[in-house]
Amino acid sequence: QHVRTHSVAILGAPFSKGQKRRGVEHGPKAIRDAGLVERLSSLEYPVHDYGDLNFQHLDKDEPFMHVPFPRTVGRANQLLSSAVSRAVGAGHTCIMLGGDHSLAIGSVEGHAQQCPDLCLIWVDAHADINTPLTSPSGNLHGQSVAFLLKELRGKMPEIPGFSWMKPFLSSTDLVYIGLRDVDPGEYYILKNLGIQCFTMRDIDRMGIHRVMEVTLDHLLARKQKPIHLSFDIDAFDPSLAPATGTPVNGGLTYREGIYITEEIHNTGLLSAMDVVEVNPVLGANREAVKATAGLAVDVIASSLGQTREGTHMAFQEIPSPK
Ligand code: B3U
Ligand code: MN
Ligand code: MN
Repeated sequence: QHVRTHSVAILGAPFSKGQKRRGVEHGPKAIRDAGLVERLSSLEYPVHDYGDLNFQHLDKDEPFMHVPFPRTVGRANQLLSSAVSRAVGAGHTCIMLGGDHSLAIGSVEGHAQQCPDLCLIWVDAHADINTPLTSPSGNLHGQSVAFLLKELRGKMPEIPGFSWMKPFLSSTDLVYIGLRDVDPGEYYILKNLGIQCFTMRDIDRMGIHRVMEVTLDHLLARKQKPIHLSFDIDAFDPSLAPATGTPVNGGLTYREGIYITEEIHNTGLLSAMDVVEVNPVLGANREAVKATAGLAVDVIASSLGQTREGTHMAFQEIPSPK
């Protein structure tokens, strides 16, 4: 049983300009409405809800090549980065509620300011490792990882809005889980850099238990490092997480997703996490939205130590009558 030394900071990031569909900016409210704070309090964490960040939309934000809103996305991530850095610096495990996945740029960067040796676990149907030159859509939520990686430094153009940051992550400190929709340029980058990836096919072959064993061994065997978990809700099967912008069939089962987060919790090294791409506007009905947001709450609670076997909590002995 792990000692829970950490308090938790919740940081809402209502932002959607990293992609073209509206609604994902309402993700933080949907996840809070699904009972996040109550669930974390019942895990007996001191919870500090930092509320939602206030992002500006910049006028005169012309596309860079075919990349829309570069300055708006860059500025939002700069703001998020300092908020995450402050939360982690204050000793909290920082939970960032998105918003679209471009926010991971600022979230991981801010975390790295406090924990320069962090490692990154990216749970997603997509690799989000396009550069502006490989991206089919131009959308920045499909390019987040390319901004972080030192190895891609010479491959990234100077994008307006991002001069405040430099890449800092080594590709050996990154593992993907859940991939099933990878663009050709992304596939080339993943192979070229030798990044550790577990696609849905790998999960089928190896089982989620072995996938997590190899993941944690790859990241932590040489040195215990703080973990950043970036969890895109579209990693789950669309039957479980329908309210998201780019659902892809054949995703994680509920039990696989929860097993991933349980194993990460059990390392005792989770230091910050993102839960992104919950889009309440895209649910077919209220139930679809509630299911997706409730799943996000389950992922967070499980990452923070909610167990399926239960806990003894206040019990020191079996109560006797009289
Ligand atoms: N790989 C595609 C699609 C995509 C990435 N992330 C999401 N969709 N959610 C792209 O646009 O880069
Ligand atoms: Mn993503
Ligand atoms: Mn995705």
